[in-house]
Amino acid sequence: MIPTKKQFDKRLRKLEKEHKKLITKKNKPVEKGYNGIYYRYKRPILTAAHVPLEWRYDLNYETNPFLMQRIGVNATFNSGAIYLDGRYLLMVRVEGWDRKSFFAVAESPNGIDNWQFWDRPVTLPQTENPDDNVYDMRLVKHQDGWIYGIFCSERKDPAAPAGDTSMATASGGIARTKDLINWERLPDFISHHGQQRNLVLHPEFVQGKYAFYTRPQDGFIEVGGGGGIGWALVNDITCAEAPEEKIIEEKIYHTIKELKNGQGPAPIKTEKGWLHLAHGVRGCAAGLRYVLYMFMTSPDDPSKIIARPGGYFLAPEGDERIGDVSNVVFANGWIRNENDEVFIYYGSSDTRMHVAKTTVEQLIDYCLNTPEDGLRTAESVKTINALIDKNKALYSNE
Ligand code: M1P
Repeated sequence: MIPTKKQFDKRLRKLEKEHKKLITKKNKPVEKGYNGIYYRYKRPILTAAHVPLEWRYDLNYETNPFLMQRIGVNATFNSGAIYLDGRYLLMVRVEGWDRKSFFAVAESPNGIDNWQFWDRPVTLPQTENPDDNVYDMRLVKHQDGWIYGIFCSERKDPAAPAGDTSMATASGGIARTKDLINWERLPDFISHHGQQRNLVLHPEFVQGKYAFYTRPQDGFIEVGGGGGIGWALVNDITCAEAPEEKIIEEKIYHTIKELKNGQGPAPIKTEKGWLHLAHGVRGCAAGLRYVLYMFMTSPDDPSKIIARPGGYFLAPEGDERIGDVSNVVFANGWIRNENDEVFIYYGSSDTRMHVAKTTVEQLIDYCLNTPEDGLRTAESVKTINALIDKNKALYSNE
């Protein structure tokens, strides 16, 4: 039986109430088990259910008496981030039931909760070779005055044999804006070292050029002979072409980045050097495991690594482990505010968004004082013993 208008209105009011309750819910830091490095927050900050009802439902009784969800959202994850005029903004990767990802801005007054999507998703201009899918935008306020959105543009591989409906190519898409609403699309990044699925723009000119963190890879998923975080200088961002890509941060056997790694958001500048957040991927019986790790580069040369804290910085925990692509944390956005607080935005298992909060001071301490990975069990044990000795000496002096 077709619902009456009264039943339709009642259900709509219920949906609106539930939605408002969800997006206005306060979030709290998890204090239990605090590691001294960052606070995780208890609840995810964005889920598919946060997406506005008007994007999903036809709200007209005449054309949708069952109040069916006409357009479905599957996930909200891997978001770029920017702090603009005191506003905390995320460029969210929203994925529909149709598997297509698109970008949409969500805003919070405090960087933690009350995230609300802007009126409409981003309308991204196309190049002459339209994208089949786009994702993982890094937002970068560049020294040249533009805000850049650097993202992965995925297309069906024209070289795919007949009948192969999964072979794809990945390129670094580039667009720029002043307001996150009106975008100018620039040609994709041209690499001579394979596909680019993880491209990040450095916020300052280096030697008078635009600088990119790259990840050359042989195929769409497998990095093959490529991989590692590369560094490329580009003369003109309106036709970005990298003659050379130097690997500055390699993938390494039997580490958290054994299979691949990639720069996360653009690095944060500090007096001691640039703070970098990255993801590392290893294989295991359960599939791929994605974790976040950090490193630091020289204040004068962002391609020169000066600190490599060993192991992971943040790994999937509890409910974060489960989702469309389980055992994944991925970060392409963080914000440093005027108080030097740092908000780390990360997606879990390609499904939802979270925040962890820390400070610039803590991240510098973490990078400079966490022991490096010795790459062998015996070295790990030596490092632990050195710490035990240090602590024993402390107690015996008391
Ligand atoms: O599914 C896990 C991740 O896979 C890709 O990351 P990478 O290119 O490093 O393997 C991306 O699609 C990323 O969005 C996703 O979270």
